[in-house]
This record gives sequence, C-alpha cells and structure tokens, in this order.
Amino acid sequence: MKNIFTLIIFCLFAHTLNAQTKTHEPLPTAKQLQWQDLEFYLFVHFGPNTFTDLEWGKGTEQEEIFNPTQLDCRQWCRIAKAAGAKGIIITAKHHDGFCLWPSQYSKHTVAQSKWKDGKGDVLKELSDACKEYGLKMGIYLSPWDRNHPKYGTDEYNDVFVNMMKEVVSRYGPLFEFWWDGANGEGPNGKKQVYNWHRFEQTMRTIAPNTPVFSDIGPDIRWVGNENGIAGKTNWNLLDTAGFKRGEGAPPTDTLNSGNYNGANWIPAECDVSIRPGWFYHAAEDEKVKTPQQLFDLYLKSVGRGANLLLNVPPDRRGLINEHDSAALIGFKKLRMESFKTNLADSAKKEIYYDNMLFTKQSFADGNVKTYEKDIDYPHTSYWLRFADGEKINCIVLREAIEYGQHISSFKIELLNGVNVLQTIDGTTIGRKRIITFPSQKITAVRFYITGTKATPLISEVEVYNIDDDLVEKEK
Ligand code: FUL
Repeated sequence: MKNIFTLIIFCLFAHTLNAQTKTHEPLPTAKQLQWQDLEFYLFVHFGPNTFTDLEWGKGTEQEEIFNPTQLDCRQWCRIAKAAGAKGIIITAKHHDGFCLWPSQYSKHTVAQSKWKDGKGDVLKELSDACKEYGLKMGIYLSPWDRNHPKYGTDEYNDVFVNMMKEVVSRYGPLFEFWWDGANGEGPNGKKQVYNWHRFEQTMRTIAPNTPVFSDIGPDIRWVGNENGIAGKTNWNLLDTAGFKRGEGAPPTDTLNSGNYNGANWIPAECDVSIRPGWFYHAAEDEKVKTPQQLFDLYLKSVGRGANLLLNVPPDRRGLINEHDSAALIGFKKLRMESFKTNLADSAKKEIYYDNMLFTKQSFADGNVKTYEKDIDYPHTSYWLRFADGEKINCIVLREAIEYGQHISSFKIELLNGVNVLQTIDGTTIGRKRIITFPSQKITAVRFYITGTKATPLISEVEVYNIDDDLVEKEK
C-alpha cells in the first residue's frame, strides 16, 4: 500500500516537474557563496578628508594634514567584533589620492606625513588588528585620483595596477576589493581612460579568491543607491553586456533588483553610512543613525538577500567615535534579541501536496544546508502549526542559492483556526528574505511557492516575534 502511494506521488511529481530542474544557471562561485554568508561588515572612510571636513578631497592637501593623535585599529576591530560585523573594508586611497600605506608608486602617502614621523602604515595596523580579532579585511582603492601626476595618461593604469599588487601582496588575503565608480578630472584637468579589462585580469591573477566589487561586478554589484536599500525583488543575476562602470552603468533600478534572466551571478551589496557623510565630521555627531534605524536597514538589505556594508568613519583621533560605537552595540543587541527564539522550532511542520499530508522537518530544522527537493509548486503548501497559538510578526525564508536562484514569487497566509487573518505576497527569496508585519496571534503559518524558474529549494523557514517597534517601515 505504502509503495503504491509513493508511486502515485512520484508520478504526480514527475508530471508536474517535467519542465523543472534542480539547478538553474547562472550559479554562484564558491567565493561568492562565502562572501554572501558574511552578511554584514564595516566600511571605514578615513584620510585627509577626516581632517579637512571635506567629502571629496581636492588632491592638493598637504600630507602633514593627516595626523591622527590616537589611531588604534584594535579599537575599530574590538567594536566591529562586538557589533557582530565580519570584517572591515578601508579606503586605502580615496579620490584625493592620499595612500594610507607607504606606496612606492606615489609621493602623497602616510610616508610623507608627520604621523609617526612618516613611518606609520594604517593598512598594516588594520591587517594586524583584523587577524588578532578574527575579522576579515577588504580594500577600497579609488581609481579616480585627483593628486597623481600620471592621472589622465596611460601610465596611470600601470600605477593603479602596481598599487593593487602592492596592497594585495602586503595586506592580503582580502575578502573583498572595492572599485568606486566615480571618475572625474585629475590634477592636469584630464579624465582617465581606465583599463578595466587589465584591472580585472590583474585581480584574477594576484587574488583569484578575492571577490571584486564595482557597479557591475565582476563578483559583487552596487545596489544602485547609497541608502543601504535593496529591492524587495532582488535577483542575484545581472546582465552586464554593453554596460560600464560609473557613467554607462545599468539604470539604478536594475542594479537594485537585478535581472530575472540575468546572464551573470552578481549579488548586490548595500553600502550606507552610519552618518550623513562618508567621512567623519564633528558637526554630524548628533546625526548618527539610531539602533532602530540600523535594524530597519538590516531588514532592507540582508533581509532582501543582499549584504550590508555599513560605513563607520573614525574621527580625528583615529578612533571610532563614542556616538557611533553606542549605536553599533545597540544595533547588535536588537538583532540578538529579535532572532533569539525561533518559534518554528516548537511548531509542528507539515507539507501538503494538494490535500495529502507529509510530515517533514527539513524546511524548518535550523539547518540551512538542507532543503526540500520534492516540491511540486503550486500544489505544495508548507505548514507550521502552533497548537496553543503564538504571537508572531516576522518570518525568515531562505533559498538554497548554491543551486541558483529560482523562486520568483511566494505567498504566506497567517491563520487562526481555519480563518485566514492575513495574506502576504512576496517575490524573490534568495539567500535570505525577512518579512515583518504587524503582530498577529495565529495558530498556523501556511506558505506556498507561486512562481519559480526551476525546482524551488527552500532551505529554511524561521518564525519570530520581534519588538513591534522594529517591524519594517515602508519604503
Ligand atoms: C562614492 C564616493 O564618491 C564616495 O565618496 C564614497 O566613497 C562612496 C562609498 O562611493 O562613489
């Protein structure tokens, strides 16, 4: 009897899954998957602008202006670690061209400054501190350089390649390399024609395991805004053919949502500053984002399948300011409290194929490496039952993206007995999708896949009751 039952089910699956496959290209590379798992890390904008109160230095600043009085990269790492960030990306060189390491390819560096009598090296200090605290290090190297005398000539491409080699060999391995899209004039009034092909080849050769960020990748894409907000629809896929970095990049809404049928796996990263500016300005001390605002950004970035790169600029002492560290620690506390108790753990889990019941555990077993594979959408529904009722306002979904990103739409129903209290429609899931809603006392959550490109592979469903004030603000 059991065998006949299995056979019938198998035939039904085979029939309806005929057009579906388990994997659907493009797929992420191993290094992209590792990077996607980092979720949240810090950005550090630091350099002459910290001392001049500018956002875009002119490149004419005297080197001696860079003179932090108490620079302590261990303090940055201590705070990053306490905030639950997994790494730090530093502006090794911003548009003003000043190098935070003693580069042999520039005369506008820490070596020409008075800081530590010209013997200091911020990148070395950060690299040592990251190792000590178990954090990863990344580097932002601005191609735009308003100081370098060779800027605007072919030779500048050699300079840039040499600088990449220098920082990778001295401070690597790096978890991310960041190319900014801004491209203005250099000191001689000329714009540079960047040899992007050569830059990419260089990175592939000297650091094949380091994912590279720019507007259009090759490994990580810009999310299209500097507010830290990914699209509610967020494909990890992007078409890059015919597009450039900076001017000529895909439209910002495309970067924000990716392309449904994009040819390349290029996940989004949300860069945003904890303050209005990217560099430290004392006048913005009272404008540091609150823990609640940071939590909201977390929902709109990580909660939409992207990574969050949160900028926390050190002050003129060379320390993360007290205002910022307090906000970061508060942000960590909110994440800890919110996601402490996964109510799915105590729920009864069932999968229905039309009206036939299976008891399954793996779609909510707390193990994101397992997934439901025999899913026949749209006939299948996942149920989480709470016999005594439960107050909930947050559901976390995950898709097994190592097999590609398949799901294009889903539906969640919140039930009390047989009454559907609320229906939530969503689009993509991707690596993680966090959905929040005004809290409801429910006895069951019912979840369907309503659209998919290939076999939908759900690797986790979690349920929480977070502080009502943290429910996502619309936008
Ligand atoms: C932009 C730059 O122009 C800003 O100064 C900042 O570094 C930001 C992260 O990227 O393109």
